[in-house]
Amino acid sequence: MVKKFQRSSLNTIAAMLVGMGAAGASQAADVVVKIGHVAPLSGPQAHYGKDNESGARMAIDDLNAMKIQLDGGTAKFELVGEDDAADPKTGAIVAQKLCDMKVNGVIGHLNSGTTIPASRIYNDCGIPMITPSATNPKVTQQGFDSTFRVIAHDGMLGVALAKYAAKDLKAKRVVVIDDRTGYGQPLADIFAKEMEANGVKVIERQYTNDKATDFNAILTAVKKSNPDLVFYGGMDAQAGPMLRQMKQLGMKANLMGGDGICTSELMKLGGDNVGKNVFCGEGGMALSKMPGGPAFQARYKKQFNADIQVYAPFVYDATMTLGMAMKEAGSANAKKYLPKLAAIQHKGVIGPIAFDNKGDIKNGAITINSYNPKGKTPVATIQ
Ligand code: ABU
Repeated sequence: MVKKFQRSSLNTIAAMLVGMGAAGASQAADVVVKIGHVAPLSGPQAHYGKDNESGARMAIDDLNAMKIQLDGGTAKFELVGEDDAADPKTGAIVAQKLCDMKVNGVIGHLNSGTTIPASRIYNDCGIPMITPSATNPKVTQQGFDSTFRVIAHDGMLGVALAKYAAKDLKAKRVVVIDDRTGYGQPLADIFAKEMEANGVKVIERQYTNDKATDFNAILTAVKKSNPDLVFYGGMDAQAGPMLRQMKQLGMKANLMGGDGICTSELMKLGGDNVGKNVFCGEGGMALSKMPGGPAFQARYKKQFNADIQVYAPFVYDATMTLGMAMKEAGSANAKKYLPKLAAIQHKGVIGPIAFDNKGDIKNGAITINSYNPKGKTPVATIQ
């Protein structure tokens, strides 16, 4: 009798446990949260895009490991990676595609020229976006509540670079070249204006584009002006060959640029003319001085067997920030989490992340780097 009673009781308990398990499973059903990520994954800027997407993937892994409870289930974050080829028209098409897919948030775009038109599309369809790298000041000056940026903009960067060029490098004869994009041209304008404010005349302006690789005609003209500093507003795909061709033409001038040239790839693209003659400014602290920088760098290297280009930690933090805003709201519904995102206080790899009333990161630092044979090395920090 005793044995029978025990078996029967055990059967009952087992049945109850199965029932509870089923109920538990339904409570913890996955809630899919789609995070769009947009960057150039093809063309001459594909290495930046790959770097950015890798940063986003690391954050998606970490967010999934946190088993965040949203909208009545466990969040399953999915990355929707898109290629805009750094082209504004493609960027707009991709933005509309992500709107049609009803993604829950977007990280990107990488370029200012794509981010500005895309941000209007996301705002119109109610999708919050955080750019980790588009630094044209206009990105956050359009009055969109849904647009955020986790990196210092070129209003700060261009001024800091000009001050460094005038006061530390004591540049006297400055030529400015830009790529006529939504990034390079305004950065060059800000830099040139600030140089003049510091009493240094810009003796020549020249223009190229973000597909060019032959700068011999421009540089031959520039060489006649005998500059001690060439400022380039654009990306490393142009700055690299420009540096090689400056050397071939026997030009001794330093080359300076913004975060667009501040990559590890510049060492390959510019060959042996990348050294202490090159200066670049980037938003944020140097990787080695970011609170989570060294650990992030080691993890990135192990996971992707590659060096960080420039923005991967910013992309990681932008993605985590979006996830944390959703967690605080308990929802991936943009209407519910947007107020939490606007008020977020997140301890990121790059440092504390909070946004001002335009959506720009508060207290964004700036680092000016030069290069040595091991890579990029900081020469000044402005906080
Ligand atoms: N911030 C430099 C590269 C991206 C962009 O602003 O176009």
